Amino acid sequence: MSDKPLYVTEPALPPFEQFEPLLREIWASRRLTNGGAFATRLETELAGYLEAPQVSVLANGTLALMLALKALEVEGEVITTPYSFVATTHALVWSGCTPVFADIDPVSLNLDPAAVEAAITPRTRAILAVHVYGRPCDTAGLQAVADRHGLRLIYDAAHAFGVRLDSGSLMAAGDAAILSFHATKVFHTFEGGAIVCRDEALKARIDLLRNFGFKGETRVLATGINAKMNELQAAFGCLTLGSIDAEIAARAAIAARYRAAFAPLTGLRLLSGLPGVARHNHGYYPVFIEAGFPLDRDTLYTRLREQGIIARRYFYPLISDFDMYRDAPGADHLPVARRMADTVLCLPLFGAMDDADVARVIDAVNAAART
Ligand code: T4K
Repeated sequence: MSDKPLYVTEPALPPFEQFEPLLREIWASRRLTNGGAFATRLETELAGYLEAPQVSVLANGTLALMLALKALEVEGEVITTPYSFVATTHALVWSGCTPVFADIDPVSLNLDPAAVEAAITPRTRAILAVHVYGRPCDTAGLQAVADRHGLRLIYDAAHAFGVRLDSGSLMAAGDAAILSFHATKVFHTFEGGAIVCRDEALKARIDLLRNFGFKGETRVLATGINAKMNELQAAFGCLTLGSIDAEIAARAAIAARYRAAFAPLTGLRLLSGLPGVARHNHGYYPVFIEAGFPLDRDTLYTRLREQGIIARRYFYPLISDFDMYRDAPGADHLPVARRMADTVLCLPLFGAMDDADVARVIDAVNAAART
């Protein structure tokens, strides 16, 4: 059996020869960044693929969060989930907002609209929800809370690229959604991100802010930042968007093999699909190690590591357990999120896994289950 590390994910990379002509185009144009042809083309192609009217491509997902908050003029308290990557909350603090944590729903693993409503104070200005693992939030429930209290609703859709609902695009929910195109994501541009919205004026504001606030050569209209996507990133995105459906299909096949292998195991809980989801993107494969499994989560994590299988505990610890957020409002009572963080393990899942890789993970988990 191979002892080559098998990581939780590996970036999809097309043959280098396919990227070369695009690199030559960039060299010939001498346009490397600041709104080049590939960045413009990627925005158009993403708008089509994501069924999203307005797309602004950006340097990464964290800056996308910060720009969305800035463009929507969000200040004050923002209710958010503790069960996410730390960037979600960091972006709030970098933007001068106060994070307020609310608990998650045990099925979707996303913000529970009732918990959000209970956390609202006169200082609340917005909700920052996450479609964790690409599992859609209760968008109707959250929108109803936002509407009742006059709040902005922003989605961190970093995990949700390519997820489709029966009712249309998930990207249409809320005031804006942000995407991450980091190398670990289903669709990536090495580093990268985007904001998706419906409002043309909001896109114009985001585009201004991503380039220092410049309007033309001599006027600066806002305290912008440098959040532009460069041409290398954008060209790579244009290239790989063509194979994204194949990447998602390959992941779906591996996820189906995992499901068939693990469903009979006692104490290893799998997530079920959510109603209304027409296509999942299989960005992650989380399992939950509960009572009845012979090993606890951390022992299984270590056991797999010893065999070169680098599973990850996304998202443990909870964001609200990091020192700088321990005293934030709501951080002391998040029982559902805590239970998930303490039991979750994300197994390797990426399109380039071969049959032997998949069998290696299945055999290792099965062996642990027989301990
Ligand atoms: N919101 C949410 C909900 C997010 O999950 C994220 C990022 C963001 C916002 C912010 O978006 P960005 O600003 O990042 O665009 C990773 C990623 O760095 C991060 O993008 C991602 N979420 C988070 C969930 O995962 P780490 O520290 O776990 O990554 P790392 O470097 O340990 O990589 C994981 C594994 O992937 C490695 O063991 C090997 C493999 N890998 C990784 C890279 C970078 C490769 O094979 N090649 C690579 O180039 O955070």
